Amino acid sequence: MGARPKLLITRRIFPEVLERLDANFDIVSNQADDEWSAADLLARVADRDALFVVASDRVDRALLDAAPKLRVVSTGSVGYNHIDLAACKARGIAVGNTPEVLTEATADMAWTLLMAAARRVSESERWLRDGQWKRWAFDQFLGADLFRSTLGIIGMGRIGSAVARRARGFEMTVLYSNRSRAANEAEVGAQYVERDELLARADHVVLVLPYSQATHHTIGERELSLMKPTATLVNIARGGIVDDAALARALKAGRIAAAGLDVYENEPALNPELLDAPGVVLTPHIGSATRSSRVGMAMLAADNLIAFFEGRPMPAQVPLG
Ligand code: 8YV
Repeated sequence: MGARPKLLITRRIFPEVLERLDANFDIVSNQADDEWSAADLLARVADRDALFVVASDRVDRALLDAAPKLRVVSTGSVGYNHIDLAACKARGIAVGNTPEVLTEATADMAWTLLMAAARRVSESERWLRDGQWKRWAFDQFLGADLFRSTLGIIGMGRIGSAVARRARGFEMTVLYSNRSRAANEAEVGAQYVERDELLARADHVVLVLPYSQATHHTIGERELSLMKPTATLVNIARGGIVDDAALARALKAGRIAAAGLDVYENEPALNPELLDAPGVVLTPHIGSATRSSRVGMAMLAADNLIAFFEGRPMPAQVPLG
């Protein structure tokens, strides 16, 4: 048997996944989950044939230039906007990702944020914990109805479809907008409308579209001004799809009522204006964070690597155009 391919893993991964990879690769891994500087990463990738990253690792030209032997990048995420695909293509580097295994957990999280934000769960809990609950009042923490309301979903891929299917139980009218008409719109019970119409008609808007230059600030000042003042906005997609500063201003001015956010521009740094905006529920990019989903993601990222070096098709390969 020839030398085993050299693999760098940038984050702590589950023991069962590490064990599987260990049988196939010569591994340098960050099981201590230390903060690696950009320079640390460049130094560690220099002699590697394969790279296992997550969505917060930037795979750009500088990194690829520092890794002349690299043949494959496998990301433990469905999103791949952190990877320079054109640069990978130019160097003949294959890219793998992890669709499907996280669809249902992420759709559940969209609903978690939607319900928590619409019904002011975080805000009222903070108030209660602060010892401010002295008496009950009819008009305390009035939120927005979900049952028989109108849900607008922007992005009707796998996760958007899973969000739409869940709306049946709430007897909602589901509108969606997307780059193109979704073939499954009848099956998921969603009606296609132009984005501006969706923003104007929806009581709740959920963003589930991939980030790219074309989707940067899909929701900004203008779009927020089209929404109802009682509306809820949920972003479980990617930071940068929403203009966070514009959103904080809209919440503070009462131009929309609530927002549930799992992703941010420049995360893990947060726009401080979001922290004291009313009606926001904030979570730290945990959309796919259930054990089965995260183990599934790590295992699929590992399977992509193993298949690549065995000369088989990767179970989830990103098309490089
Ligand atoms: C990941 C995600 O947990 O899959 C994605 O694209 O955003 C999340 O599911 C996160 O990005 C870590 O890689």
